[in-house]
This record gives sequence, C-alpha cells and structure tokens, in this order.
Amino acid sequence: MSGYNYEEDSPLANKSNIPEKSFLESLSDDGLLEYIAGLSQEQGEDHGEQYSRGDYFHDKQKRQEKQDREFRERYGNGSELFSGISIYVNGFTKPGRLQLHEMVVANGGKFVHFLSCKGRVSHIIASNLPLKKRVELASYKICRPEWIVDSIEEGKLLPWQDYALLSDQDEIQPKLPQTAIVSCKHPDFLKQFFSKSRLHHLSNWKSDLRAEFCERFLEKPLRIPGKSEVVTVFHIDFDCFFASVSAAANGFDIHAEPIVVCHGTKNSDIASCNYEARRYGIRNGMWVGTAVRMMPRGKKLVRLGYDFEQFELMSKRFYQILHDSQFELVLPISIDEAVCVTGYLTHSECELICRGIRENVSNVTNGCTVSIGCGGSLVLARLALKRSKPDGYQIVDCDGLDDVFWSHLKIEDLPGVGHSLACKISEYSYPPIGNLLELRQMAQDSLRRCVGEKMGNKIYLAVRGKDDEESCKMIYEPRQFFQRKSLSIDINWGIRFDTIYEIDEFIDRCTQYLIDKLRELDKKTSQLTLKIMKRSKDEAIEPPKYLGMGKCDPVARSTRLGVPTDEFGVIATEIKSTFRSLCCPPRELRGIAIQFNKLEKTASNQAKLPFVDAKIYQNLPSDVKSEIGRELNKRSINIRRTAPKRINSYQEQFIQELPTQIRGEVENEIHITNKVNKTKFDEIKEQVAKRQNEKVNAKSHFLGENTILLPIKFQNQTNFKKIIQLVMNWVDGTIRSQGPHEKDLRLFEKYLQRLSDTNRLPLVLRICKLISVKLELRSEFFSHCNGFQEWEKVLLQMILPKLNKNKHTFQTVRKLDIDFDT
Ligand code: DCP
Ligand code: CA
Ligand code: CA
Repeated sequence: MSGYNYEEDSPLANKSNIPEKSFLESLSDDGLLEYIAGLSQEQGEDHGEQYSRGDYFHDKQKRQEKQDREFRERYGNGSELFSGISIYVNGFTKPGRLQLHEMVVANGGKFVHFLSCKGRVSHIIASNLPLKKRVELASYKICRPEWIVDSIEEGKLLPWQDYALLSDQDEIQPKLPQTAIVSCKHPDFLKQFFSKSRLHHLSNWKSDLRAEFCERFLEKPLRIPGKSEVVTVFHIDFDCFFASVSAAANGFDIHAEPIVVCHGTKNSDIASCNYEARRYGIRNGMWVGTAVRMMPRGKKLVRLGYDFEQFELMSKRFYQILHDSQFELVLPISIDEAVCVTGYLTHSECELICRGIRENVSNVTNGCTVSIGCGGSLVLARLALKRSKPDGYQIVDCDGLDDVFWSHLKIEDLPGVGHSLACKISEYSYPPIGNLLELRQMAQDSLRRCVGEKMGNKIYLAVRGKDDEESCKMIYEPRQFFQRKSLSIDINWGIRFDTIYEIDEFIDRCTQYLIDKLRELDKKTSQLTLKIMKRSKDEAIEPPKYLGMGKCDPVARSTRLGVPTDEFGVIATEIKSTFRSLCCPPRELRGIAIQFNKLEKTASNQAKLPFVDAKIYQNLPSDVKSEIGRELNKRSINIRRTAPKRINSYQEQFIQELPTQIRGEVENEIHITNKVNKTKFDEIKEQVAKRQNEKVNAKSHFLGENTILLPIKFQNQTNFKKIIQLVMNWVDGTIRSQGPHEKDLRLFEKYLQRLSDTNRLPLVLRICKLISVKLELRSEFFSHCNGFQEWEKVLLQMILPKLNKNKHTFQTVRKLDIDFDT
C-alpha cells in the first residue's frame, strides 16, 4: 500500500471534483496512527490489549466513521452515489485501498476497515481471492474495484453483478466435485465419460439420425431425384445451436449479451458462442479463459452449461418440421443441421419455404433461429448458408451468381476444406488468395497440383457452383451414403493408466461396449482400427485441462480379421495385440479410439447376395433410374463398383470365386506375393546364411523376464507388423517348394516361445491365425505341395500346442478349439 502515490495513481486526482488533500493527509496524527495500526491488525497482529477485542474494534470503527464524515464534509462533492453501501477491501487491489476508501467516502458510502464488524459490509472489493477466502466470504457480494471506478465515471451506480469477481472464476458455475470423477480404471468410467462428453453425444446423435433416415427409407420409399434432374437444395442450420438452446432454457435473451456454452472452467473449450460474443472475436472451440480475456473491461461473459436433453428435444422438433414440410428428401447432417431436397422451384417458392421453416422452427424452439441457404446444388446451398448467417436466409440462382457473392466467401467456407488446407491453397499463389472470387481464377491444373487430383477437382467444381461426383452421392444414393459403415468409441479424457493389465481391462470394456452395439445392429466387423494418443515428448505430464489429453502424438493401426466376426475374444485379443505393437508405455497413454470397420450384415450368405454394378447402374436411362434405385434400396441391394485390378486372368478367375469377405484380403496378398516373387529364392537363401551368422547374436535379443514392453526380435526386427510380413512372405515363398528350412523354423519357434513366455500370447494367436488363413486360401491350388504340408505341420505341431498350453489365458478357448483342431 505504501507504494501508492496519490497524485499519480488516484483516478480521482485528475478530476476537479476532489480537492488536492488526500485522505491520509486529512487524518489527525492520532487518527493516522490508528489507521496504520488498523491495517497491521488486518495482517493478523493482535493489538487489542487494554480491553476486549470486540470493544476495541467497535470503538475504532466508530472513530473511523467520524473521521470519514469529517473528510466528506470537507472534501466531498455532495454525491450520494454509494449511499447505503459499505465496502471492505480485501488484499491487493488497483486502485489501492486508500484510493478506494476516498472514492467511496467522498461519494456517500461507508468504508469498513475490519471485517469483524459483521453485517456492516454490503460489498467486498477484491481483485483476487484465494480459494480459502472464497469459501469464507461466499455469502458476500464480492466484486472487482472497477465497479467503484466505473460507477463514479458514469455518475450512476452500476450493477455490481457485472463486476462480480467469482463469475470470472471457476467456482461460479456448478461443477462436479472432483471426488465424483470416476477413475479410468473403474468399471463405471465409460458410463460417466459418455454422460459428460459432448463429442460422444454429437456422434451418437449423428449416427442415430442416420439410422433413422435409413429406416424411414425402408418404411416409405422416398423419391430419389434422377441425376439429370434439376433440384433445389436447402441447407438449414441452427444459429449457435448449444448457445441458443441453453440461453432459452435459462431465460437469457440470446441477442442481449455475449453467451458461451462450456464446462465452466478456464481450461475447457467453448462448444458454442452466440453472435454477440463473436462481436468480440470469441469463436467456437476457443478456451474459456481466452474468451474471458477478450471481453472489454466490465463487460460480462455469460457462461452456461450443457443441457443435452434440451439440445436433443429441440433437434427433434426441428427435424419434425422438416419432415412435415413436403421435401422429397430430408438428409440428416448433424443434430442442428439438415439438407433438404426438392425438384425445381422458382425463386419466390423458395422464399416462401425459407420463411415458413424459419418461423415454424422459432415457434417450437422458444425462439431459436435457423439460417437457410438455398441453391441448385449442395455446394451452392452450403455457401449461401454461410452468407445467410446469422438469422437469415439466402437464395442463389445459378444465373444470378455474381462476383459479389464469391468475393464475400472465404476458402474455408468450402465444404471439406479445413483451416490448414485453406492456408495451403491461399499460399500457393502470389499474392495469396483471399476469397473465392480469387480462387475462381486459379487454373484447374494448379489446384490439382496444390491439393491433389480429387480435392482439386472438387474445389474447382465447387467455385463454379457444382458438386463433384462423390458429394452427389448424398442426393442420388442417400441410403448407401447414410448407411452405417463403422462403429467407434473415442475416449479423449481421463485416460491415466499405470500398467498394461489395466489397459487390457479397459480395452475389454470398450470392446464389450462396441460389440453390444454391433449386435444391436445385427452386424459383424472384419476390420479393426486402434488409434491411440500418446503424450508428446515435450508436453507436461499433466496438461492444463484437468485429466485432458494435452499435446499428443496420434498413432493408429488397422488390422483385418480374416472373417467378419462379433466375437468378443477374437476382437479384444486383436486390439490388445495391436496396442502392444504400437509400443506406447502405459503411463504415456492419453486417449484411445477403437473403430470397427467394414460392417456387414450378420447373414452368412451375405457374400452371395446379388448386387448391381455401379457402371451398369449409372448407364441406366435417367427416367427409370430413380425408380430402380428406390427399388434396390427397398431390398437392401447394394450398388457396387467392381474395381479393376492388375491381376492375371488365372488369378482373376480364382478371385472371382471367392466370397467377398476374403476377396480383398487375397488381392492384397497377391499384391505382396507378386512383389517378392522375383527375388524370393535367392533372398531366402541369403537370409538363411545371414541368420546362421546371427544365431548367436539373436540369443541376446530374447528376453526371459516378464517385461511386456521390451521388444522381442525376430530377424532383427522388433516391429510386430514387419515381423508378420516377413513370416507371411516366408510362407508364401516356400509353400510351393520344400517348406520352411529347419534352421529358420528353430529360430521362429524360439521367437514364438519368447512371446508366449512374456505374456504376449495374443501375438502368437495372431501369427497362428494369419498362417492358418493363408493356408486355407492357398489350399485349393497348393495343398498337394510339399511346402504346404510342411507348413500345416508347423501350424499343428508347433504353434497350436503353444496356444493350447496357454489357452487358459484366453477368452477364446472355444474359438481356438474350433478353428485349429483340424
Ligand atoms: N459442437 C461441439 N463441438 C464441436 C462441434 C459442434 O460441441 N466440435 C456442438 C456445439 C454447436 C453445435 O454442435 O452449438 C452445432 O455446431 P455448429 O458447427 O453448427 O456451430 P453453432 O451452431 O454453435 O454455430 P453456427 O451458428 O456457426 O452454426
Ligand atoms: Ca449451427
Ligand atoms: Ca451445424
């Protein structure tokens, strides 16, 4: 406090209504000493020696008040601004305690020196409060000193709430006590994570909407427009969806003040902010702390929590209106967004529809607004939507597309173009491209060179108002487009494990969750993807966001299962072994995502189901095409592209005979085989020689301990995927000749033994399965070969016994018996 120089620091000093003499100067010597004593009392020293502590403070306060009155009579300007208000200043403030004292007293308020005078204080002024004080003072009105300064400046008492200290801090919003957070090692973790994760909600809603769309399709065949038909597309999207819904639910006027929806802590991100907040530069996805700092002094940022039930309810009503609106197609994009398609409409008809929908939605959602873009293609509708926001609609007629329209759009407004891609395009030319009008000048070739053939095409068409073939599928093959192609779980918060076994358990739970969903859908999967987030080397062990991921390096790996399955044992084992192959120390793991891909209907004869070749379908006359498409949809008959592959006709024939599930696998294998075919024999001979030399060395690589994370080498490789490839090539290279060399086999066996000795049995299973699948595939042509029979022996006499010996550690006992007891 001593550092304050009144003349320079006091905001009142420059104003003529206060005389030159300061508060301290106005005190008598006695008063000054007491004042100083009072301050030091404040710091915890006990000066009440003559009589009781209470008496002492009481007297002191009385005397202080008298002095204040005198000060006011002498120096005040008659202002009653703070009449009835008594403030107490806690801790360091700017302006300082002395200045605040003057300001308040000079304007008719009271200044309380000691908080022990309970009931006297109406407001506590503080710039900062430690947590303990916050709890202690929770029942007071606590605000920042700016309240006093601004009120004097404006000549009226401003609402203290706008300066409330606690609303700027974490505690104001209801937050789950940290004890309620379940550890990721607890069986209930997933349930809790799902209930709170907005991204999980968003993705669930999206897939539910899509599933519902597909069901509707089957119930009541929809009219799919033909490809040459002129269509009108309406792209409809809520303005600041979460913010609007939460605001309405909590009685806030969405237009009146800046509002964000978030979890309440500084280090959480903003899911949605209203357009008032965007005026200050606040954006969706920004951290709350950053947003608060962007607000001008004294302006409050309203922070609201999530209300998932309301979001869902409003979305349902929104979709209901669209379904009732006689569109031919209502395509679900997300919880707050849909694309609706009709045949050709005039400008004024479009206008009527836009107005009607906007009004109806507003009526059933407590005044939430949607914006609508309307045009003759998906991309035009979307760009028009961008231009229409917020709270508006825009209809673009192809012939009416002018330079003004394009010049107001940014590269990032294009569908499928994110920030980094936009930067790349922008910087590709000099001077950098700033808007779509400029992008229209860019040659198709340059675009392709910059972003690749496919994206280049897409963008080239987009800035001419046209959709590329891929995007069109949404309109012309909606059922395929919206069909569920994968199932996934993505946990990006709360992941903190210590051991691989805990992770195994966690993977089991995730797998079970996905399998339940898979079975609900009556499907099987034949490809798994595991993506993990691993703490970046330079990131702190604990990131700013509580239990968040912090900066991570993503690592992902996919594996194909020979045959589609929904069996827990097979899938969980596969994922666990994949996890091990990614070599992430358990403590470094920050996020796990598991995806089931290539979902197929459970029906075992799926592969034999008829399908229509896409080429044939595309060449159908346009007048019958949509009708045929509809019929195919009704019967769940897919339209498929049969990709031409560079394979010789003998193999081609063989492949055509295969069921679809394994066709892809075989094609891939053939590709690999072809690659190694040329040099295979020499290579293998060379390898054998090399291996003999290395035999002694190799021993040192094998580990006897139970350390799960130390890599085991085979052929000087530690990467399991590479080892597998090596083994597969080895099988392929020897299956038609004499089979594996005995010495190689011994090394291989040792490798397998090490794996099973160190709890890496899933890897053994994986190798076993791959060899078995390969033999199965090759049996038709090579089962008479010596090599083939040798490999069968290896499988049955060497690998299987290892697995069976340890089968108690598997959840897949049954599977092992069935598959391998030939
Ligand atoms: N959302 C989210 N996290 C994301 C993306 C979206 O929580 N990464 C939620 C919050 C949004 C809602 O989905 O309110 C809709 O997303 P939009 O992208 O449509 O954003 P808004 O509706 O908030 O704003 P705009 O007016 O720009 O559409
Ligand atoms: Ca929106
Ligand atoms: Ca949206």
